[in-house]
Amino acid sequence: MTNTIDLRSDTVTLPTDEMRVAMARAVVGDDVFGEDPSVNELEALAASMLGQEAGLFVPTGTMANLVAVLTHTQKGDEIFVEADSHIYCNEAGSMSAVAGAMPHPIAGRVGYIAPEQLREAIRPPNVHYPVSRLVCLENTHNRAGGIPFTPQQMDAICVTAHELGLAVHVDGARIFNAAVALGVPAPTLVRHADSVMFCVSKGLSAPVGSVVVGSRAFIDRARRFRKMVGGGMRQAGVIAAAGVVALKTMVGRLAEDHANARALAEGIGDLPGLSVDLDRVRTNMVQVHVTGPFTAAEFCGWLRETGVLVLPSGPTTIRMVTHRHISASDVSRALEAIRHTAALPARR
Ligand code: TLP
Repeated sequence: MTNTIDLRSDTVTLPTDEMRVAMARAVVGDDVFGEDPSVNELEALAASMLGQEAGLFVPTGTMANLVAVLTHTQKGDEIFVEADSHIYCNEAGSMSAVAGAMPHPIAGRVGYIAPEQLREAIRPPNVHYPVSRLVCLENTHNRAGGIPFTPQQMDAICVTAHELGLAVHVDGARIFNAAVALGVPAPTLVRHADSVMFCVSKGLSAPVGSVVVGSRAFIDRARRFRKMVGGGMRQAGVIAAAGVVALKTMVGRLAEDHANARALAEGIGDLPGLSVDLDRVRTNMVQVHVTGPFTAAEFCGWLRETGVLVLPSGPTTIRMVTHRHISASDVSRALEAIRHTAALPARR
């Protein structure tokens, strides 16, 4: 389907020509020996773009989060997670199944765990209790609709976590979307975090990869856990080279995706059976609430027939994600199809 408008995720983005050239020409070596110059370049660039000391290239965001959890915790430790976070909901239970850690979900306020919620949730040291070790934050917050959390919000929860003796890991799969949307440097968002991961494979358009960043000592230890979970790749520079291009060329253009998401959200407004909270459309995601006489899955199915792909994110919510392959005119075409589809139930 050449005319398909794919709003399912920014993970569908394809590498740019510049990335393909960089991949073909990448100077590579055995990265398990630390000898792949392209991987080393990506790790150093990623660390510097987030104001951290060192980086570790991994194949996926899921592995990045798992490696960070393994590095921060020991079996039986308690990890505070936001109840709707990706690490808790969408990573196949890896923090329990693989790391042996115990998640303690906290229902945040639009995805944000407020410092007082953390204070209430933490338990005093007691032989009966798990050892509370880590809090995981997500910025932007996917299931909350791509909400970016500000430096003030991030600082507040990090400072409180540290006061309580907890380390902080940030799932920053889309941290550059947050930085661009808020108009702040990315390092400011994570200045008090102990580790951060982000993906080059989402809105930044690289085909594969995520990077964990943190202190040199943290990353040195994380490297062993990457090996343990089978993520020690060899001539990985072939894919890291695309990541370097992604970081150098793709961050600034994220603002276009945000503008397109806003246009999409405004166009959907209050179509019959659908509603969007415009205040929550801050980055490249639109969370559409289904109020009408159909389910989110039904609506997605009908819309698919028009060539517009979107995914249900719950029984009554639909997620639409803009990215490099969605232009302003695609947004207009998608809106036409959405309008038409929303009118269908009334006609039946
Ligand atoms: N998110 C994907 C799906 O898994 C839902 C998407 O389409 O949004 N953290 C966050 C916040 C994510 O959104 C994702 C992927 C990950 C981690 C995992 O990254 P990958 O897919 O590389 O393992």
